[in-house]
Amino acid sequence: MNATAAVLNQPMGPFSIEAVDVAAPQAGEVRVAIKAAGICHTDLVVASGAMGLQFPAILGHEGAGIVDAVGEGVTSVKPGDKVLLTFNSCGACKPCSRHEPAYCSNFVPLNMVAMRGDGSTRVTRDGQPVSDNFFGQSSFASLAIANERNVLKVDDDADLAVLAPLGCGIQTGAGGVMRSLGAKAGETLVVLGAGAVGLSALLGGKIAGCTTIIVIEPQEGRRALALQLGATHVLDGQGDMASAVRGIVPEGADMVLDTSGYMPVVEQSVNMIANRGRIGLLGVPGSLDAALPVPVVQFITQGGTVRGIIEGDSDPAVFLPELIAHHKAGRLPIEKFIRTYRLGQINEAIDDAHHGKCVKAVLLID
Ligand code: CXF
Ligand code: ZN
Repeated sequence: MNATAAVLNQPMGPFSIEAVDVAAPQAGEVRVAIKAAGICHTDLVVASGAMGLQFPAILGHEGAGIVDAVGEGVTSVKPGDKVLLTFNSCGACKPCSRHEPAYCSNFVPLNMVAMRGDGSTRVTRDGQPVSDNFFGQSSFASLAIANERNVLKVDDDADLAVLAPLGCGIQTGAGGVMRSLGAKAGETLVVLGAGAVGLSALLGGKIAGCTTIIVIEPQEGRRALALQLGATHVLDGQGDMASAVRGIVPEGADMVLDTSGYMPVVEQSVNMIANRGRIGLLGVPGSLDAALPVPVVQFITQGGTVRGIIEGDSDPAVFLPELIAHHKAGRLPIEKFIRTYRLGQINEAIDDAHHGKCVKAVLLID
């Protein structure tokens, strides 16, 4: 079926709006008429070609839309249903059977390479294959092929332009605090970075009842936004941040969540935590060699924990409905940091994100 997609023809783009053909869904697959798709930093990392993306390709992994057709065996959604798309998982490995699909043994092939195991694509342009299946969706397009496991039916009145980014960025930040770090009422939290993931982490901390939430962020506008969303303190990331944190919470913080991947500040996190403090790492540093030096004796004495986090430990079938309920109740006002663009403005949206002119860009598609 004919569709319009933002096709990436070479590393770094630009994305070009082109006519493509999207095949019928096969067994277990769901074809979705995409109405909105958030842009996540990972789209841009993969667009650089650094992960071996085969061009031409369609990216996008925060899609939301209306089911257009379902393949054989699909029972949980039907044509006409509104759905959110999220990351893919195999459903058969040990982590999946423990309801930890973010740590699926097949996470990388199923999400990061825009290629199915058998090398097939469901999208063509002038009869030639276009790489799709990025995060089991490739949703920078008016039609995308997802899988029953990575679509979630939502209410008919759901605002897809607001909810689309729940599928990656928002669940990563909120889940990083609520699930991965297990935030409890009365605890203290430091969030490094106030992009969409960091602000979602701050909102997750508020939902969990954290009493002190310190956000460290160099951009003034984002610090102001963090305060508006409920941060109790903001710091600009200059100088000795561990001392600044201890100036606010003298015993150190119960939790530090890094969403920035900016190592000069991440390295200070071991000096920010209190005894039994937990550090969560989910911001991907620019270099594969980035390392966190841990002063072992100090860390033993503190009983500290450091852990890596993907997708906020989300089990999307459970956590996305929870987040939607928080949004409905006004506890997750993510619309305050979403800016919408038309699909044809994708390059402008990316440029705006790079220049700090928007926090979370969401593309509207018709
Ligand atoms: C990614 C971040 C890098 C590791 C895989 C998951 N998250 C989504 O964008
Ligand atoms: Zn993402």
